[in-house]
Amino acid sequence: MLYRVRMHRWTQSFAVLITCVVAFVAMPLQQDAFMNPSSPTYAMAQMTTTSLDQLIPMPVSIKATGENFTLTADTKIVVDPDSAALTTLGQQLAAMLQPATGYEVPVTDAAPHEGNIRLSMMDTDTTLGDEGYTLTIRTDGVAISAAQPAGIFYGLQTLRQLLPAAIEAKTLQQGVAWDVPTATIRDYPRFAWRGTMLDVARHFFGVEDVKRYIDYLALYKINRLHLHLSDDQGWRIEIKSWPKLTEIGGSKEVGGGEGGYYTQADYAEIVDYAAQHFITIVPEIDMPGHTNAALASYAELNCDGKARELYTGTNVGFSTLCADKEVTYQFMEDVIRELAAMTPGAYIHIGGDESSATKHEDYLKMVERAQAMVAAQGKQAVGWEEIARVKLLPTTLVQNWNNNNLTQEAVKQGAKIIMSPAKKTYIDMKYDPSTKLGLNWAAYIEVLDAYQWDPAEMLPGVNDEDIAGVEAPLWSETTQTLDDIEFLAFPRLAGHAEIGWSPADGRSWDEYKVRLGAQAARFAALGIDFYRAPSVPWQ
Ligand code: IFG
Repeated sequence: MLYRVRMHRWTQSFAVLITCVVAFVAMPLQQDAFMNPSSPTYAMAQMTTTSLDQLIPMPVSIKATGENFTLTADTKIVVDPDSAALTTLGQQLAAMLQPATGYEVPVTDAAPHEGNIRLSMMDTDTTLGDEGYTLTIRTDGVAISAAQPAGIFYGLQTLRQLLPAAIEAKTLQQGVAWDVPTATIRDYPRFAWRGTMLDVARHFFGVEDVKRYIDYLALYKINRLHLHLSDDQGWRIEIKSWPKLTEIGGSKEVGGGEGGYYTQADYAEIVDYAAQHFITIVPEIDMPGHTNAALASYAELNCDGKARELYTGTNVGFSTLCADKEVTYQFMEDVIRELAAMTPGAYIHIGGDESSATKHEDYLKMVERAQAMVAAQGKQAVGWEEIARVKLLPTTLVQNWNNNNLTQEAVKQGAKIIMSPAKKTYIDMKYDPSTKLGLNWAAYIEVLDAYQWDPAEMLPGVNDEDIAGVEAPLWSETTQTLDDIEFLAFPRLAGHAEIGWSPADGRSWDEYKVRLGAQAARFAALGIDFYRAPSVPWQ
């Protein structure tokens, strides 16, 4: 039995003192909880002693045994016989290991456990759920066991973080001991929805940038990538029945640049790459507001029948679809149908935010019909909190961002909430006034601020059981390159990933910042252009 106590910073040292005294006295009784200093009672550390003290997200349970497994040129990856999923995961692991070690690690179903890495979906612990896993590291071999492939994938991300950071290098690393500390780890996520949103409408980001970003997200067990595909400044997804949406609507971006868009083949490539990393793509077509790109592409979509000019500024709240015209609903129907056909994930995001130019009854009419169209395609609708004004379907998810009353209204209707409070999770906010990139309308969000919150403690009446999970939106009014994304997203996104995955009890900035500081070498090896926040003891 592992005890977790909620500690406030100022009681931390006193509690640690008491814990040590109790530990000494209680030793014979509670061997597990106290004998293993890296058990995840978020034990305080000043420096990380092994990579077991560097893991983000923090696993549910770690029992360290103080020795090492060493990966060598003789190591094999052993999978259950006749398992295509495990063979694929084994090949992914081999591909991840090869560049830095130079080892061509074979994947086989016929080799002993000794000296090897075993991936198995048998005799599992059903309390682990669909994404949980056990990772057992002994001097003579490593074993990952799970009920589902996703659990094996997340066990592999933990194993990856236990290897020296040099494993992330794309070139041969000489003289590195590929040691992994021995331990038994049992782990599973707190929330099912652990996401981030990338706004590809204000500034467009191509397929290769999105795939690279997905590589980073997977390392921290993020499993949802919400793509904001349309807005006033750009329409970014090819809709074959409405070709001018991309021909015209996709031709510009904030600042007047040439914009761009995903063909349906591009989108399929992103969806497939995300699926290989156990990430579900959540496409958003924002409506009825934030629609100037569509209104500039098709005159008939405007109530006055006049096409709007393309817009390359950063104002919001000035555009709306026309509730009184049947063509509006044909447009919505065609877009949602084509989007659902190319989206294997269960969710279609219909936006609904900042519709200041839409009359209230028109908003209700258009959003209710959009929600029904999504359901007709067999998908779950997602919307920003403003959609709580309409009668929600029981399957609809509501995304909290800036209005707590609407979020509480959504919970009263029985909706599950994706928590994205702007003051905590908007990673397009500046770190502090000196940050060149980003905005500051919600807050300046230092790394410490982005970590010190809990989704179940933000709003009265919005508790653990009402929450689908967390998501950190990155709006791209001020970001133009992947480097810009990396600088705003890291290190804050690693903290949001932990808040979505790890146990709440005992979580504290003072403990987390040491683990985060140890990630610097990994960020660097991955080529992530992260912000070296002064509040973090970077190692
Ligand atoms: N709010 C707008 C976004 C974006 C954002 C920038 C939402 C739901 C401010 N809507 O956040 O379009 O402009 O921080």
